[in-house]
Amino acid sequence: MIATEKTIQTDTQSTGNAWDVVRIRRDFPVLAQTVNSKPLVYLDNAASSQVPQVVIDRGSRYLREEHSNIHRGVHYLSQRATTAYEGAREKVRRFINAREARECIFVRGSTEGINLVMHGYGRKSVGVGDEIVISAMEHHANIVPWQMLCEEKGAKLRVIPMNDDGELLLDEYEALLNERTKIVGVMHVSNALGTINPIKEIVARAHKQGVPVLVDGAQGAPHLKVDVQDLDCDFYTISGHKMFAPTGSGVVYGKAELLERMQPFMGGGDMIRTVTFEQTTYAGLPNKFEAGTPAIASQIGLGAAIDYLNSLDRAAAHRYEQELLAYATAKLSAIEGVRIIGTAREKTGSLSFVIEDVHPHDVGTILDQEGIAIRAGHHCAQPTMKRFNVPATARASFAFYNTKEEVDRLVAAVQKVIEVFS
Ligand code: 7TS
Repeated sequence: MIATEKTIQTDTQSTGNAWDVVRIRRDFPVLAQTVNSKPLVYLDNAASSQVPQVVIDRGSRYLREEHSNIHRGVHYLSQRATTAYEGAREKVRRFINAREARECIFVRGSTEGINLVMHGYGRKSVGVGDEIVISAMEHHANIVPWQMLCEEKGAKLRVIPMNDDGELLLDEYEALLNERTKIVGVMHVSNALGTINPIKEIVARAHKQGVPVLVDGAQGAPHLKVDVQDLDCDFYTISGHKMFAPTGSGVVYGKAELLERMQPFMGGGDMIRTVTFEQTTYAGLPNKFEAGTPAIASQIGLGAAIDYLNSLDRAAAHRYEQELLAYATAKLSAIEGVRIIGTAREKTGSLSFVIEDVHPHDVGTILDQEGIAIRAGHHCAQPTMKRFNVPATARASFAFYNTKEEVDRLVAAVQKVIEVFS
């Protein structure tokens, strides 16, 4: 739930543990720059978050001292690179509380993770007349692969509707599940609306019918504690670049018994046991799903980003982010002509809004002139835009290094936009 300003004060007082944002900001060198002669205000964290110096240093160290290909060399550098890469996998395992590291497959991000599940699980399990259930607020990454599968197999896509606040309708969801349902795909947190979905409940209802659930965790992992065993989801995807790590890093978690039954996503080196021209046998997990040379430096960077997150008080970080979101929501919704899109009771990260008679792209351009980075557009969620009857929104998305002063600058700039267009 979004905290009110009153609950924020209580939170801070009750923990006695205020978030030291000034100190945290020093960890992120990119933040200390000016854009258009103004201090940068970076509010596009849902697209990509920034990278702390410790992650930059870890990537540099790999390139300076360890750069080599993994899993194949008997030589010193290859062994060091392999140790660092597999070390990052173990960090991921602990971070999401997977049972085993081999359940954590390294991919480029959530898009690749979902496509891996679509090819590996979907193409094997879905047939004519089967159904795939996704939600009305999904990112295109969790719509298009399933549509492609439906087209190939003659299957049907069913969609969980949402209310005007941007909350999924769980009874309608349950009514969609039946013996033809082969998989449910739902996002943990909406990038366009900020809604936190009740994943545990969604998983429990699917499992009652024996249906596995894929959770698109692109916006979940950066803001929420993720425990895949507690959620009991069957698949969970992570995009490293939204979680303070470099682009090219990411994970798809899958339960071992499912991953073992799945077919590989890509064929090539490193994913085989034996190859002859007649037949190939595949390697075990996780290698079966990691054909070719992976993004070694980026995945090691993801491990370093997890170390960094573990060094913070994550509960305090979360409380702080919720304060910022509540503060920004209150300030923006008080401006005449501004409408918030996405007013779910449980939200985190993203704050989408529209200004009467102003196109969001104009909002984005004017804010950029003020040194403020937001995202304007459909956020790769065109069906969500349609549901709310808007072509696009402006979206501010927060990380724990943003400040109330930055929100004030956002609000002042929005007021300026309204003046320009009035
Ligand atoms: N799923 C969700 C919920 C997302 O927010 C995104 C990216 C993806 C999947 C795709 O992740 P990728 O790492 O594979 O690209 N969302 C956004 C966004 O909101 N603005 O830019 C990218």
